[in-house]
Amino acid sequence: MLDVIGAAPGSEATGGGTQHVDVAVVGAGFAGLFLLHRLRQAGFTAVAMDEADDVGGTWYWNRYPGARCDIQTLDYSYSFDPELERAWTWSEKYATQPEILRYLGFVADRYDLRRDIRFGTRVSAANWDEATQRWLLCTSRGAKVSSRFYIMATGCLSAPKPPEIEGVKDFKGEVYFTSRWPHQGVDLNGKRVAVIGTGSSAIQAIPLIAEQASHLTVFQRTPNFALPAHNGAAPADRAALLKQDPAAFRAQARMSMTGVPLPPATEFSFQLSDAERRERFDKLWARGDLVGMLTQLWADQGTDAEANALLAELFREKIRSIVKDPETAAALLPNDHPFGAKRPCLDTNYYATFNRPNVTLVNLRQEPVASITASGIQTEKRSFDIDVIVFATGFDAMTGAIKAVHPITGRDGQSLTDLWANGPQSYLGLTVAGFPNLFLITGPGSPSVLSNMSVSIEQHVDWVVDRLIALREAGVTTMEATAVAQSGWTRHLADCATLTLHRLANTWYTGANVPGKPQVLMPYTGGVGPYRSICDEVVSRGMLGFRLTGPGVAEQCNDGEIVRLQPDVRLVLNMLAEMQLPPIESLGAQGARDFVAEFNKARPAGRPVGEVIDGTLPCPDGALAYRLYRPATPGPHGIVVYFHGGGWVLGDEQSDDPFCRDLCRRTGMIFVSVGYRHAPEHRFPVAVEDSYAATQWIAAHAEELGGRPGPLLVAGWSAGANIVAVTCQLARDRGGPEIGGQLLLCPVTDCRFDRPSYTDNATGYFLTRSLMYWFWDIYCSPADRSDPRASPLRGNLAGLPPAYVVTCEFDPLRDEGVAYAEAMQTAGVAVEQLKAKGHFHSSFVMVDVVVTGVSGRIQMANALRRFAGLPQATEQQGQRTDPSRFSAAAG
Ligand code: N01
Repeated sequence: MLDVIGAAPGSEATGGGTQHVDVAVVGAGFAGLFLLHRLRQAGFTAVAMDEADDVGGTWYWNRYPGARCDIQTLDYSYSFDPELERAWTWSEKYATQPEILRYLGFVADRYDLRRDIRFGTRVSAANWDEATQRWLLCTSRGAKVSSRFYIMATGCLSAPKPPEIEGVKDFKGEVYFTSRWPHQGVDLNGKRVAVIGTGSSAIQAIPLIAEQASHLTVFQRTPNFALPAHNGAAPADRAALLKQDPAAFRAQARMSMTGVPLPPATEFSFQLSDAERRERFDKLWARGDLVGMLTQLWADQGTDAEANALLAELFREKIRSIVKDPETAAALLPNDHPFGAKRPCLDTNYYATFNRPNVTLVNLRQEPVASITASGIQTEKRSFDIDVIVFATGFDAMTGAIKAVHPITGRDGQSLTDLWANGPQSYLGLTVAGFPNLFLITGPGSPSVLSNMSVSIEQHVDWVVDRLIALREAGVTTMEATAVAQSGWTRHLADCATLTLHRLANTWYTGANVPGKPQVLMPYTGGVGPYRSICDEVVSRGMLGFRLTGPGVAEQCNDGEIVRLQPDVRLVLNMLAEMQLPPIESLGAQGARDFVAEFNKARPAGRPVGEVIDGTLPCPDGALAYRLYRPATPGPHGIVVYFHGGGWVLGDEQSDDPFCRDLCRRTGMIFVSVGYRHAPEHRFPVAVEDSYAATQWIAAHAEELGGRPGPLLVAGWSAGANIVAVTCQLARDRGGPEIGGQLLLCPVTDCRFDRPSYTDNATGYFLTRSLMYWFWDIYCSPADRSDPRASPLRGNLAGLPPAYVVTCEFDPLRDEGVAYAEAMQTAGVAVEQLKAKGHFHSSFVMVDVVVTGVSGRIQMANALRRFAGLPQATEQQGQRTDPSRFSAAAG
């Protein structure tokens, strides 16, 4: 029989009986404790189970020497209760494991949580019972738990990875795992110790083990980036900020990208000199702050491999300056992944430890471990006599602890392990389609390990408990993600992942550390604040993507995908919406031009090219300004004549500067951006006639401009792409110049406003339908609009140069761009199309803002190179990331 949540008090299980509660929780760490507290406060009956004998989760198990947090402790704390914040003072900037464990014990006592926790209890299976609409959990102690909701607060790094090295069982000495360190401690004095692994755990433990051991041998497979912690008192400035206004401090953390309220860098690497970059690096090195080092150097450090390489080299310099033996130093230099793509570490004396006479580094890249023997470790070159082996080899991260409860069976007997055979799937990293009333706290698909865990845990717990309260109020008893929502989330995760460099590293973030584990980037890379706003939006849009049912209530299913935009496009559009800008068309032509000029001042400066020259060229009515971008490579170069966007009203030869620079770099060609005249001063057909005349002049003066003789290429965006299309038609009809190819980015091709994209995207995506009406009205009288020089779609399309047409999903102009591409194709023109999903009209020209636009610009550059008969762009020319730079990704 179905019951309503919270209607009946929870029942205690006795012996092998079944305890009935509203909510069963697995885990009594940071997440489980807060869950219990909130559930209780909300009037739900709940029980938590944990294999450990006390609270603490990961901090219960990871007791190895040197274990500490590596996010500043004042950030790594609960924030849900101001009284709790006042009642506890951390003693250090980075608290030790015993202190963090004491804190969690203090929290458990303060809220009397232990009475609802079953310690020493492993949940061995969980099955959804369709008849009762409840979960039934089996435990290692026999007693079962029946619950309406099942919440896994199992942590992301709780399932240790077994050593995959032959012969461990033969070893006669002592064996320890950092992740399961004995509670009574281990006496390593005078012993020959081996540490296998150089991740965060090892890097914290190695300096302390070296102080005790007679000899320490470190077996390193992958050198990691480590930054000195400079531990001590909490930094006075940050502690003061927190004390002054804790609510504001915590609110900032919640809306930040990482869960730590530190302002990210805004300048790009190429805007800073070598000396400025070094100064920033040295400051952060001296500050000892991992989140700072990950976010505050330069804005493109986490998205651009070249920018990242600059900081990786500064790291390597530091390591070389600390480690005295050049061979050991060389082996410690991280060189197979970008900084931050694999989890970097915080250390105390790590590199200096290798200067000690009793420490040896073994580079497993040069001499892999052959086997572990009775007396020690045998590599392919040497054998080492060892008394104690410490495995610091990490975890089956993110999914290991969830799948350790096996089976978890959802609807129709489907097992979660089977569903996740090719990698985890979830909606929001919180729920799984086919598994009603199952919630994952900081599950795969949520920011989790790429964030300050305490902030992410609180956000998840609050979201889940708030939903349970709302369900109870509505008489709803089941909540389940839909397949549509889940696959949309999977796509969004993949979109976010393209923004980062994580794909260039073999790491536990992707499952690459566990042999046979499917490799997929598991955490959400879109940031803590954006993620929170998405979760909130799911609720404000009527529980989008969830099916809700209950006895006596009508089923509700508001199906759909929560994010259809590219992640950075979403951020840009949200930011623009928050600015509450007046409609551009309300400003008048001059007002709109001033607005665009101001707006452009705030954008990132374009990247350097070989040379930029401003000049003028003659046209029948006078002179037109142009700006020429020359590549840094030796000439002569092919020439692309470029026409800027702006609805024939706004912009000039400099207004698409970052885009021209970017394509100049990627194509290795000269870009000449033409300052054609605008309406309303110069209405149709001045813009197109100017542009045609400019193209003729540039063709005639190609060699003077440093260009290669031969056909020109033409490219343009928006109204500029309209001009490109018209120029190609005029060049064909008026006897030249010869055009070798046309790039049309979001072109205006027709004066009709009834295509679906005009309705679908009428507002909300910056270029609005009303703005397009305004542009047309200013530019061209209705009587002239069907002239092919205004609406090239209405012209003769045969015999045009090959075209590359780019359209964006959320653009009013989308359908007329597609129509033009298709019509040219029908007329026999060679056409390629890029239909950019999740992008808006300005995506590709917002260089270094809409980073997901990079791959589109690579494709545009390659199209231009094909038109020019050049080989496809090399990695350096064409991509922001050069995977061949990193052996991890290449191998
Ligand atoms: O584990 P890891 P960890 N043969 O996976 C090596 C968090 N944490 O326990 O890189 C030889 O990072 C492996 O080599 P490779 C933090 O998020 C936080 O250190 O795979 N070597 C690597 O060097 C961290 O990232 C704190 O080539 C083998 C090491 O073992 C996460 O926990 C402290 C091997 C494993 O490193 C995990 O850290 C500690 C093999 N067969 C941890 N298998 C704080 O400060 C693996 N390795 C909060």
